[in-house]
Amino acid sequence: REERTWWKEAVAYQIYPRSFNDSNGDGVGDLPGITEKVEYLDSLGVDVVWLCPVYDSPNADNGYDIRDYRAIAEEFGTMADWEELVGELHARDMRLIMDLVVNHTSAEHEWFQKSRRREGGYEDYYIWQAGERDEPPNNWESIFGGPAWSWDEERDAWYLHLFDENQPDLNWQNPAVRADVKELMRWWLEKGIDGFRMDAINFLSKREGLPDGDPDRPLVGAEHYRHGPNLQAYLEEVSDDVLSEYDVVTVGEMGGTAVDEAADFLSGGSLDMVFQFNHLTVDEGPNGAWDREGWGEWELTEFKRLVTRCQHELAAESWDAVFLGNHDLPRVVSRFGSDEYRTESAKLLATFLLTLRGTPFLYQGDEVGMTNAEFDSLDELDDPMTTGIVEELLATGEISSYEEVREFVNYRSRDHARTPMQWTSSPNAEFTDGDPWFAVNENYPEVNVERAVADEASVWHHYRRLIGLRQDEETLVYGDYDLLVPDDEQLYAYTRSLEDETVLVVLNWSERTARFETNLDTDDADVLVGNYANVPTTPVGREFRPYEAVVYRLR
Ligand code: TEU
Ligand code: CA
Repeated sequence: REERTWWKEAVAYQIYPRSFNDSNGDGVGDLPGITEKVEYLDSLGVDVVWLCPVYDSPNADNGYDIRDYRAIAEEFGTMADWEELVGELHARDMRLIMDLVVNHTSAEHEWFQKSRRREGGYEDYYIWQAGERDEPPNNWESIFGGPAWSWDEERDAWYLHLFDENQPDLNWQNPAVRADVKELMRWWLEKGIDGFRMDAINFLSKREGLPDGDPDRPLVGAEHYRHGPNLQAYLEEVSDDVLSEYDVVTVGEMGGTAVDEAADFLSGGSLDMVFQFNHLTVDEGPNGAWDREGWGEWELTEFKRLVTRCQHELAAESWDAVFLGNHDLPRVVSRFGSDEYRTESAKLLATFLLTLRGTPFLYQGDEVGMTNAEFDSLDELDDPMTTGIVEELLATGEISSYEEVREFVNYRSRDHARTPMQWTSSPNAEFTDGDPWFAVNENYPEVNVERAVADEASVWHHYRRLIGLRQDEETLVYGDYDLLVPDDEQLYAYTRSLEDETVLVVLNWSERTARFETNLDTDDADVLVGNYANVPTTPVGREFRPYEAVVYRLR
């Protein structure tokens, strides 16, 4: 029997603090605002909260540019506020995972300030290259658009930044950097946190000599720093020297990582789970998430193949995180559901997320079926990735106006996930009493927590039931996953089985009815959860209605 742990049995909820709940009317979500909602989270049934960065930051990338790892950003509150939040969570048997952003720091971090002045001991904290100011050291591109190198006037040298120019990459080859990172991890662990979500963790190790990348690949240079030569060694060091002393969980974010690569980290034990995005490539163009050609269309059969591979090669072998959205992605209902069947499809997505093998991570607002917003001009956007990429296209003349990419941006932008949480139908959805830092989606009078909680048939109650079901049914946590009807273009069906119990999940992922045919013996089934009224107890041979999603127990 496999090892049972709290984090395999948990349901996690991701909070983007800036957009969650503002307690003091300055328009920015904050820690006391989250504490006010702990009871809400408990009533939904979640066990773990993953908090996106709340550290001191000049906010070039909404907190993913950290200036001081041991301080709370002023607009989010104080360390005492943070302690109160952890206390409230722990008092309700919930746990807290903090975001660990150590591929890079803010350019305002004191390490970078010292490094650019070549102060003793800090010279090699970042990836510096001498040279001519009109010729970057290599052709690598930043993930946020433009070259991955910027010239620093003070040091008269180039520095590497895989993300924004205000996010210089730390030099993990330097043992002093690793020692400092381990120390700050220990500092937070000693404060009683329950784990880390490790940001962009697959980018830590850059290939010796920093060679040019293949200019024909989508993200030029990535083959030299994604899963670089020392990555496994660095993660093992962190795990052996620090994490192994605590009962905590790690989730490594690994964008662009293949299934077999992810498997090495999981089976080797240097990470407990990964966020890898293979299944989310299904609606992308051939050149990745920001490919402006060929996006939007996707086939259910392909999606099933991608998910099933992760279920077998990651979740079944070791463990995995299961997710469909986060703060970098479009809203799940808009992306994988249907506007016409918003409620049904949001419930189908909930059913899917909570019945796979692996720890489910739901993103704030998904529990009420929040959708993408509309961004009609460049000024309405905030995310530095979206604006960086659009501005670069304008600068190079590839497009002549925002209008040419408007539709694509409205499909893809990271901003969709960052519109404020919709609490009630009062002004600004009661996210704030002031002016929200970012516009609230105009559908808030219809889509909000207050309405959803009051309505037994809402998406919210569906999430709550499924979370409860997962906590009661060991089979949904530890059971094997087996795909049924792989070639069916409308139905996604699978079983989860443990010892002599089998749970069957049937999802009609389409707007047309679909008949479910299989040779499973299902005559004697119980309906555990469904998103339509009057669900027949025998699934085989029956027509599933549009976006109908049912969980059965077979006997
Ligand atoms: O994201 C890392 C990352 O690779 C993403 O930018 C990814 O490529 C993109 O979102 C795909 O749509 C993490 C954080 O999640 C993100 O918010 C930060 O901006 C980034 O790291 C830098 O810290
Ligand atoms: Ca505030």
